[in-house]
Amino acid sequence: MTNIQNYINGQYVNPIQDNWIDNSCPANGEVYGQIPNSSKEDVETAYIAAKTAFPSWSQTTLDERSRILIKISELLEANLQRFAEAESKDNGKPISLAKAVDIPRAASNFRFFGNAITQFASESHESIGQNAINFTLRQPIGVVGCISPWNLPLYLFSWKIAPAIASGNCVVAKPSEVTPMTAFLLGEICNEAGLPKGVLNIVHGLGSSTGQAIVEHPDIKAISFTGGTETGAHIARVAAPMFKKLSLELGGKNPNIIFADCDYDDMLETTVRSSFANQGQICLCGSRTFVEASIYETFKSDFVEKVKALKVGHPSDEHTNIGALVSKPHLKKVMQYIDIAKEENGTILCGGNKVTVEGYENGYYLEPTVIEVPTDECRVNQEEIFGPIVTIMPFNTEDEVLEMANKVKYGLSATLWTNNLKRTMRMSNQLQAGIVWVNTWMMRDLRTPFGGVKASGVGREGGFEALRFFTEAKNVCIKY
Ligand code: TXE
Repeated sequence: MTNIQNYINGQYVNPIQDNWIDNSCPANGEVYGQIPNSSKEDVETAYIAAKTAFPSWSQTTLDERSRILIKISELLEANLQRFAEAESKDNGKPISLAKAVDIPRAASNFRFFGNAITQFASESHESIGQNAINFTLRQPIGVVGCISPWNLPLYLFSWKIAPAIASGNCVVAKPSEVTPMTAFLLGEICNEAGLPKGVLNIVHGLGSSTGQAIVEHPDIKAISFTGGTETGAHIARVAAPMFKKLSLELGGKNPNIIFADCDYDDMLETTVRSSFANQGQICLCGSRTFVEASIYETFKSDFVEKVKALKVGHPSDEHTNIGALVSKPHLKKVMQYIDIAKEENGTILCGGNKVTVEGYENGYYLEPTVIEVPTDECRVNQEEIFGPIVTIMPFNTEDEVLEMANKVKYGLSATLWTNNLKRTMRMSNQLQAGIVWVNTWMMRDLRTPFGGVKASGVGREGGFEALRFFTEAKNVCIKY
């Protein structure tokens, strides 16, 4: 059993009420540890630690903050194998993915914001003819809350924490109760890197109790949240009367739009990856595939052939392409959409069944599934499934596909495959999304703004946008 504790004021501690929840392993369905189900009192203790640390941390030089963040990054890199194994076991993702993407990216987040804070400038404006100058102070907010989901556990946790502490805030953070392990291990690394106690506090527990207590806390002035759209709406309702600053990164139902003039082989390979990476449990995964009619039949057979070749297996096997889904309830939710697709006259081109992996019969495995849909308006094409299921359908014109691409409540990302420059610009301008990839997918430059429109969220993370979110702008006007 691997039991974990909260990390408060630089120390590992048990929850005050001695209340615990089970943590299970998606690869075999077994409970392998317990995690604190933290109460309001635990959140309050974390808040006090953060509040106490704030005056000193907010006055710590940028050089020193930068040095500590970069040290955290280096220690994560040095512990890559250990963190990757913990992430894979906790989440069900293939170890190869945790090693190549999740943990390196978490390390990059700390390094990036460690450097970015030394380059973060504010504006000044001279009021010509009025003998006055304005300049903007960028002041840390104080104690901020960071709440993250289970799909990319350390990757998204660090994506919030790194800019929050780089800009001088102190943090009360809650990782998902479904995948708490790497956040737990992070505490050790922070101590070793010399992060002063209280700057980062990590409380574990359920969203409805621990998460809710963070959002309800009147003196936690900003909340950065990534998770489901319904949870995001709930958090916005709770936070609104307290006028909290909010950054909400929510769900997606991202279109993959494939024109006949694209580089076919590159498109095909990338579309398999963008559909099924991390078992389709990435908010950026393409889940609706629109293919120009002239290449539709060719694409359909090539795509299905490649998807059938993906290896579903135990996450610790280096050859596994598709690991386990994160939890039993999530597997159930995802599988319901296969029945819904059938009811809506969708055709299952491949997949659709639970997979039994020998020796791990109780794991949450599902075949990668491709569904040909008769209309873009069916539920499988409109609702976020967040699993290894994609739809495909043909289109005839640019206007038609643009209308279908935009006809969902979400607007996170869109991927476009074409070599036509004018079309690229027309479509990029009109797609309702926070991120448009052209002839690539999930190529991330950490300086770029990241976030969605419509039900995919409010606000932007990434680069200086994140540092702006975690600071208050104060204009000072001096008459001389
Ligand atoms: O996420 P939740 P769930 C989507 C995906 C998935 C659905 C639900 O479609 O099927 O959301 O997933 C915390 N106050 N995404 O239910 O509940 C919770 O403890 C404060 C998309 O697992 O939104 C966890 O730490 N916090 C997404 C975090 O919120 C609360 C990634 C996210 O959990 C809370 C994950 C509350 N009242 C799921 N309730 C993405 N955008 O990448 C829950 N939490």
